[in-house]
Amino acid sequence: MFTLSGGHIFPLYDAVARGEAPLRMVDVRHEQTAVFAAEATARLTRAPGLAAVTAGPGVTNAVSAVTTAWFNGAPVVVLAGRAPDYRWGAGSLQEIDHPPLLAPVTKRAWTEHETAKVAAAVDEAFRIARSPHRGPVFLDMSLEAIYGQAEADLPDVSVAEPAPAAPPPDPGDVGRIADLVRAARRPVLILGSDVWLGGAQDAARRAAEELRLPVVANGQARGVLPRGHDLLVTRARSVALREADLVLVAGAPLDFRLAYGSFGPENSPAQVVHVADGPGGVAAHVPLAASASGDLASFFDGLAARVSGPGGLDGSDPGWAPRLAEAVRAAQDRDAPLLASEAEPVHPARVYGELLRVLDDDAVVIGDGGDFVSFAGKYIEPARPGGWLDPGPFGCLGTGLGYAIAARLARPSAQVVLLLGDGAAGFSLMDADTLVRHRLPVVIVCGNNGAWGLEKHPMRALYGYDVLADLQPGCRYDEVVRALGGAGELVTAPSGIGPALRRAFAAGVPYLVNVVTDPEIAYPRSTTGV
Ligand SMILES: Cc1ncc(C[n+]2csc(CCOP(=O)(O)OP(=O)(O)O)c2C)c(N)n1
Ligand SMILES: [Mg+2]
Repeated sequence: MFTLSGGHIFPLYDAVARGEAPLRMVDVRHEQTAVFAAEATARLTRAPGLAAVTAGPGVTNAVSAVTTAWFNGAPVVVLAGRAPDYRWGAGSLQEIDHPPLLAPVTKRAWTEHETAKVAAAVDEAFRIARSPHRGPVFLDMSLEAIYGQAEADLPDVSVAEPAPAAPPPDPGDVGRIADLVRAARRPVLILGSDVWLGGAQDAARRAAEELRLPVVANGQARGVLPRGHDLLVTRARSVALREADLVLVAGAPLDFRLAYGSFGPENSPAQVVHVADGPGGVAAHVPLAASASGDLASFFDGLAARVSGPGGLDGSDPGWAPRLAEAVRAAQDRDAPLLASEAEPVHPARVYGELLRVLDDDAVVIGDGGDFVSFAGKYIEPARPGGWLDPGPFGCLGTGLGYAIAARLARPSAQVVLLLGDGAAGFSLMDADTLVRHRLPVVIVCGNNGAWGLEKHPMRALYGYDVLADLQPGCRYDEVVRALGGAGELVTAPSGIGPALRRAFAAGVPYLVNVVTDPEIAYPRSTTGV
C-alpha cells in the first residue's frame, strides 16, 4: 500500500500496523508518487496495485497518476478518505465530492457511506480493476464509514482467485484475420502493452515465429521477442510500416504512436487489423480490414493454428523478413558511432552505449523525461518482456520515482534503472527520500541538458527562438540525492559514464549519476503527437 498520511485514512494504517492486514506500507512524499508506484506495481506484477490517499488534496494530487493508469490499462485501486457525511455541506476540512473528479479516468469511482459495506466495496474495487480491459478504480469512504465499527459478512476475497480472463475472440473474426495474414505479401505484427498485461507474451511469440511475422514491439511488449531476434524489426519500424501491405496491431491503441492506424505506401495503404482485449478497445476512427476482441493469448493461438496448416503463408514475399532484418542491421550500424561518441559535451546516445554494456537481461528500465527518454526507446531493446516502463500515451512527466520505488519492490534482485530528464527530475526527485527511508537502492541516470529539451527544440522549429525552455546548466541533482541520504556523482566527460554506472550499481543505495549532456542535440522526431 503506497500512501501519504492524512487523518481521514488512519484506520487503514491502524489495521496494517496491528497486523490485521498483511500489507507492506510504503509512505511517499507526494500522492502522485503513491499512485504511480501502485500503477508500476500493477504493470510489473500483473496483480493490482494499491494506493491510499487522504481526502481533498490527497485525491486531487493523485489525479494525473490515476489518469496515467487509465491510459495504460493498469489495474490500480485508489482508496481515499472523505469528509464526514453528518456535516456534509457545512464545510468540513477538505470537503469535496471526489467521484465526479475521478469518474472520467476510472472504470468506476464511488463512495461508500456504511461501515458494514466497506469490505465488500473494497473487494468489488479490486474485482473491477483487474477484469479486462483493466484500469484504475476509485473508492472513497466517508469519515464515519472508515472510522466506524460494524458487524459485517465478509465477501469471499476475489483477489485470492486468478484474475478473470477476457472471453476468447469470436472464431469467425479470427478466421477472417487468418485469411488476411495468409494472403499478405508484406505483413507486420505490432505488439502493445496489453499483450504483456494480459499474459499473452508467449502465445504472441509462438505465433510470430510460426507465421514468420516481422514484429514491432511497443511499451511493455518490448522484449516479447528478445533483442537480437531475427523477426524483431522495431529498429526498422519506419521501413516496415511504410512498405507493409498488412499491419496487424494487437494490444495497443491506434493512437499517435502508431500513426493513428494509417500505414503503408501512400498510393496503396496497408490493410489494418486491430485486435484488443475488449470491444471498447477496437479503433473506430480508421477503416479496418478486420478486427477481433477478447483474450489475446487465445487470439494468437487461434491465429497460428489457422494460418500454419497446409497452404500456410502462400501469399507472403519470402524476401520480406530478410529485407527488414537487413534494415535493422543497417540502423544498428548507423547507431554504433553515436553510441560510442567521444563528443564533449556528452552526446545523450553515449549514455546508452555505456548502459547497454552493464544492463542485465532482467533489468527494469524506466524512462521519465523528454528527448533523453526517446533516445532510450531507440537504443535499448529489452531481453525480456515486462521490464520496460515508459509513461505511456498520456505522456505525464513525474512517473520516475514512483515507478522506481515499485520496481525495486516488485523485482528485488533485478537491476532497476531510472532514466530521468533534468526537467522530469523536478516532479518527483524528492521521493529519493522514500528510496532512502525504505532502503530501496536504484540507479538513477539523469540526462542533464539544462533544458526542457523536448520543448526547446520544437519551439525553436516553430518560432525561430525559444523561451521558458531553459533550466540551470549542470544543476547538481546528484547532490540532491546525497542530501536526502543517497549517493551520486557528476559526470561531464564521455569516458566517465561507464565507471560511474558501475559504481552506481555497486553502491547498494539510491544513486544518481548526473550526466551533463549537449543541449543542442535534439531527438530526431518524426511525429508530433497532434
Ligand atoms: C506533467 C507534464 N508537464 C509538461 C509536459 C510537457 N513536456 C513534455 S517533454 C518536456 C520536456 C522534458 O524535459 P526533460 O525531462 O529535461 O527531458 P529532455 O527533453 O530535456 O531530454 C515537457 C515539459 C509533460 N509531458 N508532462
Ligand atoms: Mg532536459
